[in-house]
Amino acid sequence: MRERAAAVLEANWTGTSTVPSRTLYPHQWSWDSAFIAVGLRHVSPLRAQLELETLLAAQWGDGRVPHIVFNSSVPCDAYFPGPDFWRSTTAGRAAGAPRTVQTSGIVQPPVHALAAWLVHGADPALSRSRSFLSRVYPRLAAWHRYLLHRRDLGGGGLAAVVHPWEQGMDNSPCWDAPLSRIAPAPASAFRRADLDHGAPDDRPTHLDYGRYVRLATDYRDALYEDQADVPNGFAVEDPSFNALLITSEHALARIAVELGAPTTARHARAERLTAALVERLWDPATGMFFCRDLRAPTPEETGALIPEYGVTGLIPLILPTLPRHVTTALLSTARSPRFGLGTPTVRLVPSHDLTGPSFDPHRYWRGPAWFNTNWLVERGLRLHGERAEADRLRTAMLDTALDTDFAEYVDPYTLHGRGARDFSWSAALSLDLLH
Ligand code: 9YW
Repeated sequence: MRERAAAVLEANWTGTSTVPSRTLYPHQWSWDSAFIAVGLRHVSPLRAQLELETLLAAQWGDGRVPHIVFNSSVPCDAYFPGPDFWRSTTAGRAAGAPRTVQTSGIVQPPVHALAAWLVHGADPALSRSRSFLSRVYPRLAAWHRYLLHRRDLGGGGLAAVVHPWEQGMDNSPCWDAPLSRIAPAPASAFRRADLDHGAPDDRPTHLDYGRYVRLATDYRDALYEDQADVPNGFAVEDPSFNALLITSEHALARIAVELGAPTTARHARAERLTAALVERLWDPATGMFFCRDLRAPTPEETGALIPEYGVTGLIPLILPTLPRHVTTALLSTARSPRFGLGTPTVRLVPSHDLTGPSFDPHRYWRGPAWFNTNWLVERGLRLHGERAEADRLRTAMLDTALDTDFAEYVDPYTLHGRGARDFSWSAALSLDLLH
């Protein structure tokens, strides 16, 4: 298992970073790289450090870390939307996009400080000899500053995403309501390069793509400026995105200790963010974290919680200081028929409510189980002392990774692989579970 997983990461390594998949995603993706580094540290701590350094070298002047860093030796039409769509070196100039490398202009979940801390721990001597943490720390701090200031579009202290691609669970039913208000771009505005490699039934629909392209085009044409007062468009506070930010704040505090920098403000910020997450996204009546739609059209609906049970709402389990009553209620939601945690028929946590009308066991983030979200839930279970359940989930992940050749995602009932194979974060997180 270890050898096979390491071989996947070796085959997907470009010399400076790792592609998520040679076929479907031939560039560097932001949160993929963080998860990849977490696994890669067990095989090559040096490559794991380089992975994060390469990503952070493409950071914009305003602090954002782009969701894709393009590899200039890959043909432009291998992935859509490519560099000619995002035009970072021109449209991104005002926001400080780098001149020497092409990137997208949106972001992905901030798992990076957590990854940097774990990578450091794999070989502290190497890390110190390369000044790894002291070089990445200012960049990670600027990244969090961008999210906490420029992206606090709701004014409640949480970071908002302005595109479903930013949250990382592209076609989750959580986005159906906010996306329904977006006029899709015409089919002539895009070419589905993803369908050259993926089955149409396993991927987002054309209508989804039309809306993704419209949102990205409008953001680019506004020169990637973040505006709190735009009435239309898409702005959502998401539980998983913010929980990862909080976890990364805790990691930044640990990094600061290692570097001898002040830490009190960081711990206090992580606590404030945890309180804001509970205040703004926790629904005590249902025992679930929901997304908050900041651009709902009528005044009564403004700021409404979106009552869709996505796996995003379970990810706050990774937070160490979640109030006990919240953790208890969230664990019962995870064990309910909606997610089936701990039941023999559902060995991996699905990406969406098994009992909901939008559930689809094959279509991307509308039901299939993914390795990164299961790894996070496993970590959360362990953190809260649910050892037996964490062990069962770990075993199911490792069995499934091996059986499916590290599939991108799997049917949560049959555990048959869907999407790409030899998928980097599936291999990397399996390696991490083995240690
Ligand atoms: C796309 C690379 C990315 C992931 C996202 C996933 C998908 C890109 O692939 O988005 O073209 O749809 O949804 O989370 O980072 O693996």
